Amino acid sequence: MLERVAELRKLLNDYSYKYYVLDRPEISDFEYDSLYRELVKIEQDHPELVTPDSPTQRVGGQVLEGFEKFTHKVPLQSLDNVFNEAEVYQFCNKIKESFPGEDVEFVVEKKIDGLSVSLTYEDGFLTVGATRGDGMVGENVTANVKTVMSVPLKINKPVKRLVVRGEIYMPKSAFMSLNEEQDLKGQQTFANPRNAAAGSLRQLDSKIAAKRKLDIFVFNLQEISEDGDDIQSHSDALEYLISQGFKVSSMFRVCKTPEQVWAAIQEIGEQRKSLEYDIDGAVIKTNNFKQREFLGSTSKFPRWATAYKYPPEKKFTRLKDIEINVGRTGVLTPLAILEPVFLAGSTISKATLHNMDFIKERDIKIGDMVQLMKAGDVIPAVVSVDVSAREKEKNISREIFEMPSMCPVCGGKVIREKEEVAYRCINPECPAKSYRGLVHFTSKDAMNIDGLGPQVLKVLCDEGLISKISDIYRLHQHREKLINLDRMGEKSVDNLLSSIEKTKQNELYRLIFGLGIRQIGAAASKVLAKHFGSMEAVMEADCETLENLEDFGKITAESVREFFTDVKNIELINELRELGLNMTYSVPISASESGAASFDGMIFVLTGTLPTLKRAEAQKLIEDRGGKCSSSVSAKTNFVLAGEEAGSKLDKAQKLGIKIINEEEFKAML
Ligand code: 0OX
Repeated sequence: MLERVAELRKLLNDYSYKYYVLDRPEISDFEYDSLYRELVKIEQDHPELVTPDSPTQRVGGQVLEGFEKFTHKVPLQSLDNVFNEAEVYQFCNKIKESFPGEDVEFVVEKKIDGLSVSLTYEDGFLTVGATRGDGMVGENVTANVKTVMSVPLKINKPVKRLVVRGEIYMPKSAFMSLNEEQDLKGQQTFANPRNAAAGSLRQLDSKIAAKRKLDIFVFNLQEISEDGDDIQSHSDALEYLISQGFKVSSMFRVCKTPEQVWAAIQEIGEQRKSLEYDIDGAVIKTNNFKQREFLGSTSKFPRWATAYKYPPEKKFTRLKDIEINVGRTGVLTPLAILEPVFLAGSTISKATLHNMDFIKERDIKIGDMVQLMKAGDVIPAVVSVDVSAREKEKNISREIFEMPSMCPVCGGKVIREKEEVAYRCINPECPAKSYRGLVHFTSKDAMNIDGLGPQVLKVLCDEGLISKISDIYRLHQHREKLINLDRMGEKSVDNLLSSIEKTKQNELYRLIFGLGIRQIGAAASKVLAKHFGSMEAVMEADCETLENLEDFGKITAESVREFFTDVKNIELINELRELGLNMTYSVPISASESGAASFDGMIFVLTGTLPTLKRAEAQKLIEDRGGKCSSSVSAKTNFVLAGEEAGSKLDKAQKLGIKIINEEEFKAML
């Protein structure tokens, strides 16, 4: 029995490796499934025979409540960019000049457009899969990482500790079928494979992640406890990773000259479109580890590597119509309705035409062939028009577009102010304006209300449950009605109401930004909150004081004044105050300013339930003082803050002799 289990495990893992890593299937799905079922059956009858590298362990049983933070021992750095041939040569030559008389090699590889993760192997077994996060602290998403079939659960030649970095991505075909499926189920589709991969990796139920067909390319050796002496370069490391069973992108090139580097970049560029996954560039890395060490890093990026960004993909398609979008400030933006076209990872059927001047200057007409690009690689925009196509397509009519003189949403008057490019609906009651204003208010950078995205807002506006910002904080009065709405359900309504409630305590700048004052972005809102300390003081501020603030000018100052002299806005703020929203600035606790304890550089692990503090509160108290929270106990842990029902972490801390404290002791430390 024991032998058969080991044999099945080996067979199945070998077949998976051949199928998912080498892309050389050896048996049919049917044969694989029958072996898999045989293994499941034996393991069910003999749970003691289950090992962590059993293929049955890829999909976990329980649904998580949230992800724990994970501190990367070796940070996952990000890359600086270069954009053209000259900058590539400059980068290579600068590195060569740092080593006169020495050979310098570069490795050029694809830059996979996915999500960076670290994989930790202890004694050969995968123990943690974590997202990059900010490079220092990510999230422990082990259960989902295990569902990625090309991630080995056990490496071929076990070492005490091995940490590798890779990019998890969703192949284009998997992305297409996922979106089709989402569409059929009436669920939201993903904008591109990267978002789909991110959404999948953050599923709390690994059974869902398992269905998402994610894949990985491993490209970096982060840490190795032994055996590392023979690995002296990146190309050595990649060979080593291949030998350990990882999926490494086959197209890495070792180059000796900048010319070879540029040729490798172009070679990758030519393959880009036919690849089964998106790439967002090529990476150039100094090969030799000693040279890397000498070059070091700036405060942001390694000096020994950079990313080359390919020029954005552009495509022509037919402009079928032009619609008008009315924004938060009433600006009318022409929106191109297009013959759908696949561009840089997603199908585009709408794109911005910027403004009326843009259309006129380029002489764009409905019926024209227009060229598209993704601005900032996300928002599609029309960039040019193929006027010559008109000659060849005499049978297709062209139509000149005119800006309407009445708002297409409310019928209100549209004006174009002197010296302004924009046309504006001047009806203050225009529902399009209030809807956009609500979308802005609830958005991530403003009040960040979970579960109240544009779609839900649309439904709530259409149902008459919300028409202005303050209505959001009265939604709890309509709980029953909300529950009866299509696709809402009791649980999601309660979640929504509680996330709304939580945002009442948001920092003041979020509220200021959320109000949507013209010219006032998130940064300016922070300046206002910090300088004036309260909403009242901001409302009373005069133009002169405002103008003298950091990065403020006359126009910005006047815009703030104008906003706060409007009776409607004053009423809104009074309502929000009565509804209990935070209207004051709280100074972030930092050890230096407040005289509070400094936990600078200290690592805490929280475990069990604390008598009064919630986990997130304790974490904030630690992080505010410069400390870090980790999800696992190791020799580097300074304190384990333990509450009731603390489990294995407490045992491990005891074994390692790490100081264990309770909430009372923790508070005393504060
Ligand atoms: C990728 C990719 C990302 C290692 C040190 C600095 C950046 N997305 O494919 N990052 C890196 O390199 C890291 N390489 C890659 N291939």
